[in-house]
Amino acid sequence: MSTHTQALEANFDGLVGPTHNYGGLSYGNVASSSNSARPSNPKQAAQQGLQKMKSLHDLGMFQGVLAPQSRPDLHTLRRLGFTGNDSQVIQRAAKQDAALLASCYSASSMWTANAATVSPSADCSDGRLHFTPANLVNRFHRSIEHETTGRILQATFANEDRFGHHQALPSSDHFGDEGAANHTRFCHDYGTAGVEFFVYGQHAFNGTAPKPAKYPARQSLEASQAIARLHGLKDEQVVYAQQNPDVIDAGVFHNDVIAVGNGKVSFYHELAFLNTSEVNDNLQQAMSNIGNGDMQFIEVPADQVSVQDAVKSYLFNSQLLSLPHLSEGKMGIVVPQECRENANVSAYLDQLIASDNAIEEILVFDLKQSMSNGGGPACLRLRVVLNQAEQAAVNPACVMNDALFPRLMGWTEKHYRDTLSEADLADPQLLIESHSALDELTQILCLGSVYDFQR
Ligand code: SUG
Repeated sequence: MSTHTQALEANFDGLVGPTHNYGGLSYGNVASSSNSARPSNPKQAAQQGLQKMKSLHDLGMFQGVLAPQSRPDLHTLRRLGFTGNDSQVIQRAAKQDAALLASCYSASSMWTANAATVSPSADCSDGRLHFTPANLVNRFHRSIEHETTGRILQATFANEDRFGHHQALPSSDHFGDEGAANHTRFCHDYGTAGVEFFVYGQHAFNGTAPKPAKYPARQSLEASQAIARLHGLKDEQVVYAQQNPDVIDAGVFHNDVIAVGNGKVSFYHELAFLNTSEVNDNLQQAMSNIGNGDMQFIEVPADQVSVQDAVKSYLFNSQLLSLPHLSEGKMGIVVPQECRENANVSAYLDQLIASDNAIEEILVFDLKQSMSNGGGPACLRLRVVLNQAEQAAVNPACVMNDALFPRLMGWTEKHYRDTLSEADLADPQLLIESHSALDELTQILCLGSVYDFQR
């Protein structure tokens, strides 16, 4: 399957589901609110995502695929009192509460950075790799993902000796958890213990601590602490930091919209955190504690790239990748095309590459369909550090390769629509199409019956 000999960081991207649409469902996420009710193109969305996966595979990266969820979520609609057969449930919901139906139709599981928090086995006390699905409790349309997410993760990483799968945290704002979007791991090399960096938006139990005034803080400190406990992380390997509440109010709904890290590199905006110098001291201290040497901080100044430019371009929702063709410690940065369309950000990127730091190469992708809902390259991927034995234990049908790519492209051609508007959601035919697409997908990816409609 893979030719990699050491521990590596794999990316598992979410395959965009057949009901991708612009529901305007995420208050505080500027793109979601501003593209509300525009028609979408699910086929193009899925294919843009697949192109990114294939390109990274071609560059020698270990690239996985995570299946989408089945939508509309009929189980939830029935729980909320809509009765009858499947078509009647959809038609009744469309008539009584179109916004609720749109929520149950969202393809938001594509943003797998929010699927779970993942801790590599080298960091965990029981020597297994740990997954905790995110409860995503802050947004209703996302709060209905975690159960199926857990099943998909268990079918993709199906080996109890190697992989530990937890339940999502309790579904309460106190434990609001958005997964890996607010979590980064710094390390000297992937296979040895690293520093896990948890970024939160608010304290749940301390009413006097700072918090945003306008938009929701989706991650609590207490949620991050619970995950560190569940995964068996050592205190000296964990750093917590609070997001600057002002940037949340400017549209930075997850930390991965304003900061990203890989290896020893922390690439972040000047205004990303509260008490930045303390945060950086803590990271450096933790890296030193476990013998990992010096962090490399790349701080982007606000006078070169404003928070607004960062939110519009998604400069920080990039992937920093240790590409196999680069020398040790060097990396490429995967950015969305919007970064080249923003003059300040584009100039900054050119300067970044020309100056002396770890980032050497820029890779630009067209992800417009996902970007229009606030999902950039980093939102679309869940990072999973895998040692050799773990690589071998991954479900091989979920690993991108030269055969899987054309097969999935052909599958989207066969099953996906190229336009979808709000009115289409009332059409029960869309459910039939989605079910037949996903039924075939579970065979392609050898997942077994992960969807309710298959059980
Ligand atoms: O949760 N958008 C997603 C975008 C998630 C981006 N993920 C990361 N930053 N890691 C969200 O806000 C919009 C769906 C809609 O409006 O139709 C949405 O769910």
